[in-house]
Amino acid sequence: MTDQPPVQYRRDGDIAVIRVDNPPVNALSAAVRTGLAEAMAQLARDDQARAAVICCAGRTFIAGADISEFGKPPVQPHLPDVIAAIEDSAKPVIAALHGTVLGGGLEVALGAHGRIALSGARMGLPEVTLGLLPGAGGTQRLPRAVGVEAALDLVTSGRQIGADEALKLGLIDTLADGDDPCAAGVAEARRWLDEGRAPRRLSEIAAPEADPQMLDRWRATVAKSARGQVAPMRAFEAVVNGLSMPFAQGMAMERQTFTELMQTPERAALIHAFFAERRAAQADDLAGVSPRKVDRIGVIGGGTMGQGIAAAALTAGLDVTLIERDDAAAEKARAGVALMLEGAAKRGKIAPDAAAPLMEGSFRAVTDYDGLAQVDLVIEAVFEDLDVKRDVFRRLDGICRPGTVLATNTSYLDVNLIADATRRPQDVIGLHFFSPPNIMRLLEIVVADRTAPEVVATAFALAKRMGKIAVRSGVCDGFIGNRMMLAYRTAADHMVLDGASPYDIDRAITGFGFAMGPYQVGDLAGLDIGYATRQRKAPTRDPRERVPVFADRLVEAGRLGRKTGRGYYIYDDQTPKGRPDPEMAGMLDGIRAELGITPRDFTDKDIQTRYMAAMVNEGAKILDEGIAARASDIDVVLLHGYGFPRWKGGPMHWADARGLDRMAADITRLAAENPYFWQMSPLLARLAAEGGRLADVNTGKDAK
Ligand code: T1G
Repeated sequence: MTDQPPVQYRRDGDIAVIRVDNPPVNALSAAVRTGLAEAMAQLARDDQARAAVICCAGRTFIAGADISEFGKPPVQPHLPDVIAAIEDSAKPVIAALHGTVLGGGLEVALGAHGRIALSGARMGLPEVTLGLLPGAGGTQRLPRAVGVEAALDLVTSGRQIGADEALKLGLIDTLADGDDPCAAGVAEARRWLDEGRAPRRLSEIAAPEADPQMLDRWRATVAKSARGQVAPMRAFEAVVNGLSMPFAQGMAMERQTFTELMQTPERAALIHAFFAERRAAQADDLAGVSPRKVDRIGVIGGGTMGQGIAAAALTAGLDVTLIERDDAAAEKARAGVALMLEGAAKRGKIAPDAAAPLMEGSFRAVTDYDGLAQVDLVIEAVFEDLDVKRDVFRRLDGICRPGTVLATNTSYLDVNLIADATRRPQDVIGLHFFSPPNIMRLLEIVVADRTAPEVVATAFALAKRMGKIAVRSGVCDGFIGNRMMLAYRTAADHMVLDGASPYDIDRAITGFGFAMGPYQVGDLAGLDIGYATRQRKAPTRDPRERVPVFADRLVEAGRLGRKTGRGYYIYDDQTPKGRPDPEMAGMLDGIRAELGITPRDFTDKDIQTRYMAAMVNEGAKILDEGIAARASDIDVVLLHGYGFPRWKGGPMHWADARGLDRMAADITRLAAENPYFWQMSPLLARLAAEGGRLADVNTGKDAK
């Protein structure tokens, strides 16, 4: 930590430079707010200063309020007051923006009289993604800067925009080249003085008119996209209602709304998710361990996963050698990767003309393993069969230089058994990419018994470089995500066997907030995957397990889901997103009769209770076994890999918030029906009895 105050005041001729230096992102901590207030007072006293610039050190202008202060008693000076002091200045104040200017940072900039941005700057008001709304004037000043519709878009979506779009909207006045925001700000302030421009205060501009039809359209959009969240509609109302109020009244209304939202479980859950994602990458036992350099990687297998991994690696600037079994397969893989890179360019992930040079300069698809002799890391993505994978690793062990990391993309196989096929088990690790790897951010880093710490550190460094959200897992069937999915999917299957329709279950689960229900997910992924898992496990299946016969019947009838036009749902031109199959009820009644089951009804509440109880119970077992290092890691996996509603924080956070005593009571009641399936996690039982929380469990061991 520097001993410098976080806000420094100096003069550049007759222009005061107020520079914030509060690493890592210049968050508006109490010290920064105090420093800004003091700097504005100093500006007023400084007769030599005729204008001022607010700029920041480091990689970004202020990236928002200090989220780590949320939930604690608010500390003076409050940000709206600091911004009012900036806006009220008799001398022009210019905000010089760079990096990611977010939340309170953009609100500080809106309080300034002018705004200049370096060309690569991005900005936005992401508060609704934290369960809040802009609470320091954003909902009141932004419409006065960019108009109502653009303000509604930015405030209710939380999306970031680039400097070019900001300039077009009128959010900033000027774009600047170069990489010194303070210098750019001083030059802009100089221009203001030379042109004799007076301070322009957004609060003094009359609120713009809003077309009622446009408001109705936006209200409907917000209501639809909010999916049960409270903050987006409250933010919408703050903007709209503020248009018909004096500015001061609008500010008071915004502050009241902000204070109310600060108390919601939604805000607590979204902040939990924010920090959980960052905590997952902080592998406690890797302090001081340096990762190995990775610039060139090999990918074995050019199927969908291999192509996606290659595309994600190329997008991250890595050199990629992809191995396929023959020239035709290698060419097919190359074409697939090229298509994915073109998609990345369309999505703005890489420069519009970057795809071809990457394919020519950094990628090759070959059939000869010798091409991997000098790579830094290899990711195997061949057929999910242990013998096939062991053979690949045996070959890699003989070809790759010492120190090359050998990673498997397996989604459930035992990484220890794969490592045993080599003479370098310390260099073997699991990198379980989620499909499609060039889109999904989640990556499970599966640490085997003998994986060296620096190989784990290398995996995390590679994940960060690829923009992945990495979570560490120990070795077990399904690691964290798929193991939990099997548990809650089984609970759903039991309900279908006992009388529920798959459509009732999907509706109840999407009503809870999931993006899709389990049967919609199954149709999307392909019902043959679950079928293959059941066939694989059949020889060792416990006779007390209940088999979802209906799922097997669908697969055996060739109904594999979307890819065959029929699964649980029917997919055709009439309903490309699927519609219920009218024959499903009859098929299920027939199977229940075969099994001697008298069907019963399940309410949405029943469905949600069972689904969540199975998920939380399995999560507690995963935590207790040390497969996951912390409960919040499990939340990150379910949020980013399985569509768990982010505004509920993840299953473990949700269970803690609901109360583990209630979770334990649910499982105890359900165990009376099926003691084999509903075996309560001893950890969950203990915490429930002690009034403890899953969040406070520290397995104290690296996740193995
Ligand atoms: N407060 C506190 N810490 C923060 C922070 C913040 N706003 N933003 C980032 N950090 C920490 C983060 O935890 C990590 O810590 C380190 O900085 C690097 O972050 C009044 C109320 C800015 C785009 O929502 O989007 O203003 O793990 O790993 O990938 O109306 O951080 O190193 O210990 O994410 O380069 C609005 C949230 C707040 C911005 C940089 N602002 N941050 O991404 O680095 S609400 C936000 C981000 C508000 C006002 C309201 C990203 C980033 P550690 P990182 P990055």
